[in-house]
Amino acid sequence: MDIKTYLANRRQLVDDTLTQLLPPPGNQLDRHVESMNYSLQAGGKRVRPILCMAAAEALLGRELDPRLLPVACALECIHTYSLIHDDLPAMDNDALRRGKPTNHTIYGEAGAILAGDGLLTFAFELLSRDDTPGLLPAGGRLRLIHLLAQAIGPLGMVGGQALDMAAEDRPISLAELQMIHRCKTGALITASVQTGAVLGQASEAQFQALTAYAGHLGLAFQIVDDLLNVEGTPEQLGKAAGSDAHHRKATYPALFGVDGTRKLAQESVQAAISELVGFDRNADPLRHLAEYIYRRTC
Ligand code: GRG
Repeated sequence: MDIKTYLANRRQLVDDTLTQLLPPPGNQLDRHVESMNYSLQAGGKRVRPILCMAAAEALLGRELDPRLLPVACALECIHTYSLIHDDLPAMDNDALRRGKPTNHTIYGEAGAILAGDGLLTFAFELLSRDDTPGLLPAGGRLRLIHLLAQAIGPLGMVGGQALDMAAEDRPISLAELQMIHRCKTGALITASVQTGAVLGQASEAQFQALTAYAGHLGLAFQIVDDLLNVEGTPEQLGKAAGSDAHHRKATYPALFGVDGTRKLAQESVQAAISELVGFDRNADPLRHLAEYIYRRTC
C-alpha cells in the first residue's frame, strides 16, 4: 500500500470533519471559537485520529465507516489542547508551534487557556454524542469515554506533564524518563489505538494485541521526537531545534547517544509490528504507520 496517499487521504478527512464539527461562526463567541480553530488547523500530522481509524479498519476492513470520524476528531481536539497548554508561559513558554506563532502569542494567555479548556470539553461532547445508532454495542460509548478520561487524566497525560515539570533542571533516571513518556505522550497514543479497537468491536485478545502495539509505538514516537530535537532543522520542526539540550532535559540521546537512540527506536517499531502477527492485510496501515513514525522528519 502507498502510505503517503493513505495518510494524505485520512488527514484530509480529519481536517474536513473538524471544520464541520466546530461550532459555526456568527455570535459573540467567535473569537473563542477562532482561537480553538487556529490551533486545530495549524497543520498537525493527525497521528492520533489516523491511528484510531487504522485500528478500527484493521478489524472492520478497509472501507472507512464515516460514523467513526467524530470520535477520531475528539482525539485531535484533546491533543491540540495539550499542545496549547504545553506552550504557555507557565509551562514550556514556546513562541512557535508547527511553524506558526503559538496560541497565547495571538490570543493572549487567558484566551489560550480557554481555547485548551474549550477543546478538551468539546472532545467529550463529541465522544458522548449518541447520534450514531448501531455504531457501538450498549455501553460502548461509556467505555470509550472512560478509556480516554483515564489516559489523559492524573495518571496519564496530565500526570506525565506534572512529572515532567517537576523533573526540570535535575538529573533523572531512565525509569523516571520512561514513566514521564509513558504518561505524557504514550497514554494518548495508546488510547487512540484502543478507541479504534473499541469502535472495531475487538475481541479481548485483539484489544490486548493492539494495546501492546500502541505501547511500543508510543515509545518509538517519543524516542524519535527526542532525536528530531537534536537532529531536526527549525524548518522541519516548526520551532527552534535543540530546546531539550537548552533546558538540560533528560532525553534518550542524552542517555544513549544518537546512534544508540536510533537503534532503540528501530527496535520499538519492530516490536510494535510483531504484535500485529494475528491480523490480516487490513492491519497494513497500522504496520506502515509504525514505519512512518520511525522515518518521520517533523
Ligand atoms: C499541558 C496537560 C498538558 C499536557 C501536555 C503532550 C504534551 C503534554 C506536551 C507536548 C510536549 C511534547 C513536544 C511531547 C513530545 C511528543 C509530542 C506530543 C509531540 C507532538 O505531537 P505530534 O508530533 O504533533 O503528533 P503535531 O503537530 O503533528 O500534531
